[in-house]
Amino acid sequence: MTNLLYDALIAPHQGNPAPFLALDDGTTLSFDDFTKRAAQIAHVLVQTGVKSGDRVVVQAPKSAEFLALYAACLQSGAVFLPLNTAYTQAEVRYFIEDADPALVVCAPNALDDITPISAPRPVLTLDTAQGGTLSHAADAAPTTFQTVPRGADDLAGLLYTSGTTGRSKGAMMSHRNLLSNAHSLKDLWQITNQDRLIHALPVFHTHGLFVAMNTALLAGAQVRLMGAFDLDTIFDELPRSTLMMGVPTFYTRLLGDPRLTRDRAANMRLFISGSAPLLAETHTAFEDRTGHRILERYGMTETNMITSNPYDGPRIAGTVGMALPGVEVRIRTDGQPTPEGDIGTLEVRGANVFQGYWNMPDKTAEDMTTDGFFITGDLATMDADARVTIVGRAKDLIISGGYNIYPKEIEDVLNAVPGVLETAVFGVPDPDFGETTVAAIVPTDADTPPDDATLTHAVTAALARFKHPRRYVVLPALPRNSMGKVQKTQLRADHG
Ligand code: MLC
Ligand code: AMP
Repeated sequence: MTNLLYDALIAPHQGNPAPFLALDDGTTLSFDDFTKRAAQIAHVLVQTGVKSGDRVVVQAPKSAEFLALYAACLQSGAVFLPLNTAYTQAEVRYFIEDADPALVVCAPNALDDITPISAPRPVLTLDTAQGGTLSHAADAAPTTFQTVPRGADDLAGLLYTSGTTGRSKGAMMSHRNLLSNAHSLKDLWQITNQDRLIHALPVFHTHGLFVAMNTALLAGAQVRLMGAFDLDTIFDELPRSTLMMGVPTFYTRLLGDPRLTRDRAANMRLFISGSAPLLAETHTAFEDRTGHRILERYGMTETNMITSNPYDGPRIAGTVGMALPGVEVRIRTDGQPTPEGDIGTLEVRGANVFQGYWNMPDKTAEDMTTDGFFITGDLATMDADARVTIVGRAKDLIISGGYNIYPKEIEDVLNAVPGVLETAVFGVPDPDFGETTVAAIVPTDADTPPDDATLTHAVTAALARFKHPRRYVVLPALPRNSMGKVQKTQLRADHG
């Protein structure tokens, strides 16, 4: 029996001396080095008691070791569960309780926070410079490992996405889900071993992990792995790179810098944007400055990538292109087909669509149609050429700099603050992050509303910094419609 993802992404690189990961410290890891390191880490996983199908929770900085741990999970049959490094102890506790991992991996400086919430599970550490206990144990392990068989429907990743109910849901991604998407994207975007990818995205989300790394591994492309998004480094790297994947904030920040010129981007083959809407004006301004038409694609954690603008055909600003090969997309309203060009909810079916939410069969059933389409909650139109435009969201969701923020999660925290009667959290336009978060607060007593410091203290204890409201507005009451539903559109109009 085979191991679908390992055999396609990692095994072919055994013995390949070509450079794979170019790191911030100027060193480079070859493909062969990477496969050996993955094998060493796979030994550590097994020694620690991780068995095929077990989850491995990882909240650690972006590094070559982090990616080798991903590859090691694939090779040893474990399920990789990466977490945003910004999550607080309270947030991580939920994921550990829900996913019940066999091992937790964290940064050395988080060990005191993570150990009590992981017990009795083992905890190993990983830092950016091979200094953690996981790396030390790996150094002593053999550089080959007997790959554990995994079938197409076996899980390779468990990625949590927040829900409109405020509870995060683990999206179960199978080997087939991930590999089918990697093949489609590599072919469509013509990624080859001649490419060099500027990788400035986090590696704990679908975009930076699966879209970027799985395609690069499949194609044998070199990756300039940046620890974080940094404009100076990107401008240094542009002349010797060919490919970049980013969220719209990357492109608005590049445009805000005079170093972005046609000359500097001359060696680049392709700029790709996704995870949030790219404004048509950003697309146009980028083309004016560099001669490159950004290729916008659209996807979700639960589905991988769904649509993409074409590589050779027209890349139309403001649209997300057509369904990927093998992926079916339809637009429906109340379960019926939406007339062409009208707005409805986008539904998707294909090998890319996940296996369901971890331990939440009811929630999975709610989001799937009887004929097997996943209901994305995104509002879209489709034209006669099957080209899709995302026009909004049926779900109450803010996307800030490519990070999803679910208002309900923040409202739950704020509602528990003494002196708060009720709250409504909503997104307003922001030139850098696309959207930013504002909280409307209705105090119990209009004369003594809770101050911003009290509210900030409450969210700081519970939630990652990127979810914190950037502004609080105190209101006598929330605007509601005749059904009693809070009118967030009204709040956005009044306080945007
Ligand atoms: C950072 N901060 C944010 C933020 N990112 N606040 C709101 N929204 C964000 N996205 C805050 C920090 O907490 C900090 O707060 C301050 O901003 C500066 O932090 P930083 O680390 O220096 O920020 P920076 O490096 O500038 O990060 C911005 C960014 C980053 C755009 C580079 O957010 C990013 O990498 N975003 C990409 C997210 C992503 O990969 N999404 C894909 C999801 S997958 P303070 O006040 O303490 O200073 C998906 C599916 C699909 O959506 O289709 O791809
Ligand atoms: P996530 O749950 O983090 O995977 O985020 C998925 C959501 O990001 C989708 O449901 C969309 O709302 C949004 N999204 C991703 N790509 C795009 C895009 N190109 N344009 C608009 N929205 C996007």
